[in-house]
Amino acid sequence: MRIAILGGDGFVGWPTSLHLSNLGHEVHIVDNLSRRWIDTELGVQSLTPMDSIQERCRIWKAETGHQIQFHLLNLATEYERLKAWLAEYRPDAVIHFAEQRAAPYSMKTDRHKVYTVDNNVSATHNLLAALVETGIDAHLVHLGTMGVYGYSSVGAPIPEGYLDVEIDTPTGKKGMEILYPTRPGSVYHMTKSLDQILFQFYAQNDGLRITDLHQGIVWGTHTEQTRRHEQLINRFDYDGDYGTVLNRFLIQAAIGYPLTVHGTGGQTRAFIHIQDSVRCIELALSDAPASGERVRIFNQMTETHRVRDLAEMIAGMTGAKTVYLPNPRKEADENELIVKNDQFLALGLEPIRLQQGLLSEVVDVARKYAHRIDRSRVPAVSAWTKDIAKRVDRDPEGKRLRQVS
Ligand code: USQ
Repeated sequence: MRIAILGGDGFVGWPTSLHLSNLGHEVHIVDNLSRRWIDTELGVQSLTPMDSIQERCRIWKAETGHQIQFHLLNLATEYERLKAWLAEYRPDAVIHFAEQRAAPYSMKTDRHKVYTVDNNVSATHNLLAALVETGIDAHLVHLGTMGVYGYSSVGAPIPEGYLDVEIDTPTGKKGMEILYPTRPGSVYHMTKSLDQILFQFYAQNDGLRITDLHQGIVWGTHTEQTRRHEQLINRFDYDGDYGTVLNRFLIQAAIGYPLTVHGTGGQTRAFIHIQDSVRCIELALSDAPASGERVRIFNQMTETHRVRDLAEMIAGMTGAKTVYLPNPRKEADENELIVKNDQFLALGLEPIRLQQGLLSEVVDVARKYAHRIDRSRVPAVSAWTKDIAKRVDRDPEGKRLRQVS
């Protein structure tokens, strides 16, 4: 297949590009390199040293003989160029990762809120409109988030995207299937909730073939393909904005920094290893919906864990200390989470579970590159409201936190 990977330079996009190229697909990365610009804005860098995207593609070709082409394009602001690109390359499938993906970044200031909404919603809508206009019948696979469901305990398993409900009508009860009600916990998660409505409309109105993957928190850094050469290494975020909880705990353990549990640590979240994440994209591609079908939604996660249990496990494994910090986010202190993921299991996913070997691998990567870590960028300083900001002004080592605006 000819596959366009929008956002192919990012944390999930890059290993997906390698995985699909390795399977023999013709891969085109389309990216505006915004994630690299955000590193510059925030004054942080990936724990792992990353080469330019062009250099990464050159090494991949030298290593495997497979070519990945890179195209510099901003989906959200260059609509006419996007249309021309699609008309020229006519992909069989489009994988859409090209969105600002950090909740804390999206909540930093009003400017970051506006950027996240403008970028994410325009990127998605431009893509949908351009597919219709060019008449390209590509399967669109979008990386969404488990966070669209929200994290209040409902006491029942979260289904894969849709909910069967019964409504009262003058002639009696009527059954209906609706999109599971969204309850986003950040501006970032809100943009992925808006994406769902855009997909629903374009599938119904124009017959676009769309799969939306509701992914949990990704952990780990290497995949089979990124391990092949030092310069194919994946990015690894550890800072308070882009670092995600399990990877953060692992690097904190590696550098002797206390594990930063927000609030009581009673938050339960869904997780998936990066290797499974790329495998799920492959599986989703193999099972495209037909035109006229409703949007296909998969829950892309393999297990759930409570934040404080993860901290306890990593402390037990490494001897790290744990600190319970005032929570910078507005979220439930404690929640239960049961999630259905039957569709990927039926397609053949064999989940990689949290296991000592893979956890230790991340700690080893962090130790290897520990000299690249700026400890002052570890605390999460982005507060969800101005009131919360007043309560979270110290880091675990007692220093006053600096807000970046
Ligand atoms: N947390 C801590 N300590 C930390 C960092 C986070 O206790 O040092 C807590 C947070 O308060 C939150 C939970 O861990 O309760 C998860 O936070 P996170 O930063 O790991 O994940 P999140 O902000 O939800 O976002 C990440 C990705 C996002 C993806 C989402 C999947 O950045 O792109 O969509 O995970 S999900 O969480 O299932 O919505």
